[in-house]
Formats: sequence, C-alpha cells, structure tokens
Amino acid sequence: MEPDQVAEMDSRAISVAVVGHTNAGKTSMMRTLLRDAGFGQVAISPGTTRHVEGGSLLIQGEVALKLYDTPGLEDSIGLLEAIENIDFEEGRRRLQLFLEQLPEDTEFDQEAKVIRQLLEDDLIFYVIDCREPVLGKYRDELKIIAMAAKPVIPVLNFIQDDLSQVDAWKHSLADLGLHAVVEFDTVIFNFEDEKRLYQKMQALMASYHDLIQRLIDSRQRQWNEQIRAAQRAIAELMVNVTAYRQGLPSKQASNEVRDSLETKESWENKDSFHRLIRRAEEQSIRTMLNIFGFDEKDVKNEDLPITNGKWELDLFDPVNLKEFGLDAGSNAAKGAAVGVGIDAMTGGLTLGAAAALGAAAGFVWTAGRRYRDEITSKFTGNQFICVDENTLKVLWFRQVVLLKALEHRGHASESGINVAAVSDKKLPANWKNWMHTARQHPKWSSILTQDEEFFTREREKLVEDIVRSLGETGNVGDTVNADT
Ligand SMILES: Nc1nc2c(ncn2[C@@H]2O[C@H](COP(=O)(O)OP(=O)(O)O)[C@@H](O)[C@H]2O)c(=O)[nH]1
Ligand SMILES: [Mg+2]
Repeated sequence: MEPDQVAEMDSRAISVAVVGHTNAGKTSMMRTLLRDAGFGQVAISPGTTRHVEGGSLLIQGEVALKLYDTPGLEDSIGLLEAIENIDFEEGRRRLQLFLEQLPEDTEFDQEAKVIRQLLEDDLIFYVIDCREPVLGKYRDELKIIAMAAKPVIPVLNFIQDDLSQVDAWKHSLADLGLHAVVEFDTVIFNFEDEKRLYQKMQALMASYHDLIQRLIDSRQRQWNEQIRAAQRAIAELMVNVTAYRQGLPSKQASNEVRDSLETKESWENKDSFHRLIRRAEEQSIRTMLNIFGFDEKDVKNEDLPITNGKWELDLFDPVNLKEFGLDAGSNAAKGAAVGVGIDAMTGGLTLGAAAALGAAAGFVWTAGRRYRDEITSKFTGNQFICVDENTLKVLWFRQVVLLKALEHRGHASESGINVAAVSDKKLPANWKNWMHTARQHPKWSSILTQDEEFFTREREKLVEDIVRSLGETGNVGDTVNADT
C-alpha cells in the first residue's frame, strides 16, 4: 500500500449503534458478539433495555469495535410524524433539531436516546425479527434511520424459526436501497455468519478496511484456538480415563469382585471408582464451557446445564448404551455392574498369554517392560479394575456432541445446552488402537496422580492423534461402527 493511502486509513475504533424494534434481539446480539452472557437484560417483555449500554471488542487489548445497545423503537409511526413536522430538509440536521426542540416531559424519551446514538456512531446494525411481516412501522423506522446518513447493515434475526420470512425481508430491504443484509441468529451461533457480518462492514466502510481485517483475523485465531483447546480436553480425558486402573489386592479379592460384577451386587470400591471417572468427565465439561466463555455459575457439580435425554443421565446409567446405539453386550445380559471391567487384557494379551510371555522371556523385561506389572500380578495374584469399553464409548460420544453444541451456542441462549440426537454413531477409525495403547500405559492417566512417566512423547502423540481425528471428521468418525 502507498504511504499516502496509509494516511487515509482509519485506525480509530469503530462505533456501532445496535438499533431496532423492541424484542428484535438487539441485546441478544450484543451478548453473542461480546461473548458475554451477562451483558444487559434480555426478556420477552418490551422495554427491557431502557438505557444505552456499550461493550467493546478488542484486538490484543485495544478497542476495535464499540457496540451500543439501545432501547427498542416502539412508536416509530408517531416518532416519524414528529420528526417530519420539523421544517428542515437535510436528515441529519433534522434529527439534531428534533432532539434540541424536545420538551422535558417528552413521550419520546427512549427514542431520543436511540436518535442520539444514530447521530454519534459510525455504523448502524438494524436488527430485525424476521418472523414478523414487513409492516409499515418498520419502513418508518428505516426512514428515521436513513436520516442519520450512516451505513446500515440490516441483521436478520430469528432466521432458524419456521415462521421466518427471510426472502420477503431481503426484498423489502432492497427496495429501500439496503443490500448489505446479514443473517445472524443471535441464539444459534455460527462463526461464519459473524465473519460475514464483519466482511459486510468492510465493504461499507472502506477507510476502516485494515482495522476490520485485523478484527476478522483476530476473531478467527481466537475461534480456532477455542476449538483446538476443546479437542485437546476431550483427547486428554479419553487417555486419562482409558489408561486408568485400580489394583486389586489379591487373587481371592479379585475373584470376589468378578463374582459381584457378574451378579450386580455392589463391589465395595465401585462407588468411589465411579466417582473418580464421573469427576474426570465433569472437569472436562467445565473446561469446555470455560473455553467457550460460558458462565461458570451454571455449572454445579451434579447439575450440569445440559438437558435433553442422554445428558441428564449419569455416565454409568445403562440407558446411555441404548441412547448411543451401543450394544450392551454380555455384561448387561448378565446384569453385571455397569462401567467396570476386570482388565484381563494385558497389553492385548490374556493374563495367561502374558504369563507365558513372561515365562518365555525368562524374566528378561526389555521386550515387554510395560507388561511387567501385569505379568507380576499374575504370579502374585493381582488384577486390575478399569473402565469398560462401552463406558469409554459413551464418554466419547457425550464429549463430541457437547463440543458440537458449544460451537453453535450463542451467548444469548437462555436454554440449557441442547444436545441433539447423535446422528453419526461411528467411532474414529483408530479407536481400537488408541484405546489399546492407552490401556497399556496406566501411568499415562492423571486421574489420581501424575508421575514422571506422564508427559512422554508417546502419550503426546496419542493425544494429538485423537485431536486430529476430532478436527478432521467434523463428525464422530469414519469407518468403525460403535458396536464393533
Ligand atoms: N429463538 C431465538 N430467540 C431469540 C433470538 N434473539 C432473541 N431471542 C429472544 O427474544 C427475546 C428478546 O430478545 P432481546 O435481545 O431482549 O431483544 P431486544 O429487545 O431487541 O434487546 C429474548 O427472550 C431472547 O432470548 C433468536 O435469534 N432466536
Ligand atoms: Mg434489549
């Protein structure tokens, strides 16, 4: 870019007036753009926002965009009449005169605040509830807004609603010379829609091109980082839980556990075992909510704000298996306790085979160091309790659908996290390998402790493999069916 052009580029923050009819979703839009569920007040009743309230979008700590939420325009027909009574042609001056001549006890108290904001700000977002037909009152609102002579971006809200009339609105807006329309549902969030909003700004405000580009880049970076951090949280959880095991003191005790698992009697450590795994899941959920900036106050220990079917279920509730289309298998058929299995698989070998390997190796452990505990345990009679594979699958699906739900949750959303039915019940292609690898490395689990063997290159590789598959598929997986 030429130096003289640089001089023309504006790097001041852009101020935006968010205006529109009452209940169109102005405050909701603020919340979603600011990623702040606590901004302002949102309600179905009119006149919830009575004052102008502002919030900022930052690029590396510096304000790039100032957004001003305004009270709703209620009586736009009366307001337009009052403004048109002012004998002055040019729009902006007319609005100024209207404000100057306003009596103390005016009925247009709220509207005056909006008009002041229209005159002050650089750009206007006109928020539309597009479930509404294009009525005269909206045309009147737009006439008033046009007098401010600022670029206007009509924002079509409630686009996901069955009643929405997106095309009719676009048509009418085009009639009024407004073409830079965006569709932006303030409750169901879509990052690409937000990006399009900034791109429309860029098209309308050439002198701010670079600043807006930096804003787009910064938001994109932040979004990518959030997704990646959430994917890592899932991968870490899976490795931690899969690798986790509890030793059983003696062969006799383990036989008792095996019996009790198969007869559904309670095994005395079962509750604490379940608690540990549940806690790991809850921590991961909390981490993900935090990553996406959702309110910590909604997250109580056993009362996660996750509703609809499977999410109200405890991780170990057998109903999960059906919800996720998993085969309950032989354990459930026997009425065995859910969620715990005896690790008879020692690095993919049965205990008998591991013992044979140990014997064949003549206790030379270099070839199978990681089997040492298991092989030793065979001789000393120890066995291990671990999380059974069905529970691992349930854990995986729950995390994956949670991530999808959070990616599309606007900060104006008032309902619990709505997790739609899992359409794709496929596991990632490498699922078996991953689980197998994690099982072989009990020290990779941070469920209870982290020792020096925790942060190994091999573990990191496994975590990154899982992250990659979460990023690649965009859905739950490719080729392996959950039931296999
Ligand atoms: N389903 C849905 N509800 C929305 C949407 N935008 C706003 N709402 C709800 O509509 C009501 C009014 O929203 P609010 O942001 O207070 O409107 P304002 O008066 O323009 O500030 C609130 O109950 C919001 O939760 C949307 O895009 N979809
Ligand atoms: Mg409001």
